[in-house]
Amino acid sequence: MKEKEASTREKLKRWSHEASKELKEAKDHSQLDDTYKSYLGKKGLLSEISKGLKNLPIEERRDTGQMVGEYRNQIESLYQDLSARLTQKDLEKRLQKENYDLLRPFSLPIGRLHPLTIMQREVEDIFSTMGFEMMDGPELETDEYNFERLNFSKDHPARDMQDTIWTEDGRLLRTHTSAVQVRAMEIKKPPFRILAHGRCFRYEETDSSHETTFHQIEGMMVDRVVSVAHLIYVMKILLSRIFDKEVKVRLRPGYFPFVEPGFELDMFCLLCAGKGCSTCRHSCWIELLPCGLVHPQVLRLGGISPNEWSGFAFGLGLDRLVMMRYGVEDIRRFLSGNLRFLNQF
Ligand code: FA5
Repeated sequence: MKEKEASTREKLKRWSHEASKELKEAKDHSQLDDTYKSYLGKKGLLSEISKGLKNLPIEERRDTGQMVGEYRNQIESLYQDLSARLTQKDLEKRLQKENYDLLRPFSLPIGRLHPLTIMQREVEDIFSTMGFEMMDGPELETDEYNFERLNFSKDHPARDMQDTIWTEDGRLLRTHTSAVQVRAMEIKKPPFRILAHGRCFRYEETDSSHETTFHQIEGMMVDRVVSVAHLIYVMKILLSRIFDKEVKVRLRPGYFPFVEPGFELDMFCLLCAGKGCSTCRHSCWIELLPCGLVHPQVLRLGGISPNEWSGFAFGLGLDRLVMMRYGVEDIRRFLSGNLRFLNQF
């Protein structure tokens, strides 16, 4: 047995010597890996030696086993070392061949924000200084959130005001961000102020001020005594900050089942300044911002007592606001993907 043990140890020493030598002689990764496998792989020489350990007497098995482990670690770390060196050499060779100058200055075209995003963030900043909290809602909505709980019963004629795109499972692409009002009432206790922005979708014929996909910013404030005066004040702050000057606005009565009273806030068209253009449909006013006081029934459906609480809400057409600010004459440019247009902002 002693002889057998001695010959196993001899074998191990020889093995380790040969393995180191061959690994060091490897010229590339493939030679290195092949050598590694032939010694340390599953069917390699070391595995064979390890299998033979069980034939040694128990008291010698431990020492020889330990020796196997040590050699394995030595060869393993030599392999890792050589492999890293080869990688470095390969890289140096490639860099020489490709003539890389890592210090050569280069310029990448700088990306920029979409004008809608610029405006959205600006509006959000203005409202957050007035204590409004940002909220989000899904673009694929249910009839309940988009219509029913906003006081549009199933056969309400006002549903026809918004040409809806339905999905086969009975849901819809939200026609307005007002659906987020319902979600806000569901999760917030009054008093609260929220702002939500996002895409809306309508099955509409497009023209210079109408798109099938457009953007709205919804605002809602619920507190003890909220009046039209609060609403007008907030709207004026918004427009004067956005346009940095006094902007002419007018309020017309407007009908939406979820506000009472409801208004249309129009803005004097800055594109034609009173001359008449296709964007304002030659009326010199741009319909920008419908708003009103939250209908008591909507509060009730949202679990809020209208005897205790009141509120205002508005739905700002973001695309049209951007058109007025930058003098964009056609809303369809925003989603056109035309870089010459987008690079101007
Ligand atoms: C609404 O969508 C209501 N949810 C707004 C509201 C909110 C009223 C809260 C009261 C209280 P309206 O359908 O008018 O209302 O759309 C609101 C704004 O979205 C419009 O003034 C307009 O600026 C913009 N808008 C509507 N349809 C389009 C369209 N097809 N393309 C571009 N902008 C549009």
